[in-house]
Amino acid sequence: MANNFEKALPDQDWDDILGISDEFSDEEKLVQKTAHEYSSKELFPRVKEAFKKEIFDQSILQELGKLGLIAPTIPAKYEGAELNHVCYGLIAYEIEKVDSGYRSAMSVQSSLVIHPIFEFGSDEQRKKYIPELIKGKLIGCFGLTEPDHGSDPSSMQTTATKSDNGWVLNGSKTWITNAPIADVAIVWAKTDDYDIQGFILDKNKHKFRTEKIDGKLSLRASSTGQIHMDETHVDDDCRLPGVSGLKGPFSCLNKARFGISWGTVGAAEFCWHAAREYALDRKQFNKPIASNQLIQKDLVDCQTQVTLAKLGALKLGRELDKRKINPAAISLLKRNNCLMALDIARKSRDILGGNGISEDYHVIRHLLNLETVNTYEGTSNIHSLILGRSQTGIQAFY
Ligand code: TGC
Ligand code: FAD
Repeated sequence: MANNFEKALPDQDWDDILGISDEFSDEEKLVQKTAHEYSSKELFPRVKEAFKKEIFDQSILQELGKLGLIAPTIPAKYEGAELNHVCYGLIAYEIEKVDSGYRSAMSVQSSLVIHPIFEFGSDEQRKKYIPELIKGKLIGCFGLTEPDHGSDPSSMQTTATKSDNGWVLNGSKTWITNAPIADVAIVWAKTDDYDIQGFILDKNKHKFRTEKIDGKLSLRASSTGQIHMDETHVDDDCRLPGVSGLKGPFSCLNKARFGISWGTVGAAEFCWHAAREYALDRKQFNKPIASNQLIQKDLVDCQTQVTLAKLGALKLGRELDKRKINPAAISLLKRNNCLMALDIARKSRDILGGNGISEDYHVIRHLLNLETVNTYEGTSNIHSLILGRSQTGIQAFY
């Protein structure tokens, strides 16, 4: 007698049960298809080696640039694709299905380097840097975190002292994505009157040192390092003139955190699909492990959480395209979707049993990467406090 599990066929829409893909315009679908094809054909085949050897292949940024996948919301005047936030989210989602480190490189370049130059830079700065950054011909990084000041950047020790024709910068930044390979660094520093200003450091013009951080056990396919400024002289035209105070770096973080809310859905979805496929193939006790109620419950938890997280990210993208929204809403999705993805990666790894820790199945790599994603751009605790303050009016940081 045939077992029920042999006869059954899954519903065709199991992986998009709410029909979220119907919500996308033709343009958004095309952008997603481009990002999906590039990620699966060009990124996926190199990620195992890159993660193992701790290498970031710099040509990836040029390849993304050629396809218009860097800073897609920037106007055509600066060589941008002039697309909406949902397109940016879909790009992050497709790239992070392969690896959070690759999404990191794209996010930093787009949201933390091109965005501040576009939003707060002079026209000369925009013309000089944005087109080359968008093509991936120049690589950028964003230095806010310091060795002694991570969650609390307002206490930063990097200083910018006024000189006759510009500024002198002193201090160090750490845990900076792309720093070892960057041509351009956006660094945030405190002036003598305790204001915070952003500066564009240019490898061709300014004296500063970067150092690679080796030995990460997470985000190994991303290049991370430190930036050291020791009496680094910069002219005033290297300062971002359009902003002062922490709202400068924080408004860049809004964009990048939005990208993470989508990217983590991609990583989680990869893990869930891998777990489902494995559970259908793997037999124990003479039947597929997918036929056990406990495994089905885990797969359904994955389906539910991924679906709801994706809907949340989509709603956030639509709102960002319509109006200026409360940044706490971005914290809600950054925090929730990171925790969701960590949970799903962990559940999926468990379903894969011993194979779950093998590089060949990719799930453990996602799980390790997501530990970083949950920490950078504001830890889960910090986003809880941002949301707590938004809900109660009471700040609980200090
Ligand atoms: P607070 O008093 O809250 O605010 C200071 C000023 O900033 C404004 N502001 C914002 N503006 C725009 N968007 C936001 N999200 C904003 N949040 C705050 C605020 O209105 C105020 O403006 P003004 O004009 O009144 O001066 O500042 P606080 O010092 O109390 O901040 C507290 C806290 C904890 C929320 C903040 O420090 C924080 O978010 N900490 C987390 C640090 C963080 O996220 N670091 C990320 C480093 S970059 C990174 O990780 C990149 S990883 C890249 C990758 O590889 O993908
Ligand atoms: P800490 O601030 O020391 O926090 C340690 C722990 O204490 C956390 O759990 C935190 O939630 C908790 N904590 C702190 N304060 C409170 C509080 N008031 N209440 C409750 N809990 C609290 N930074 C950049 O500027 N640019 C980059 O490109 C960049 N890339 C990164 C890449 C990687 C791979 C990593 C790991 C980090 C990167 N970062 C970058 C730094 C990242 O943003 C910081 O690590 C993060 O903001 C946390 O700071 P911290 O590591 O100093 O931790």
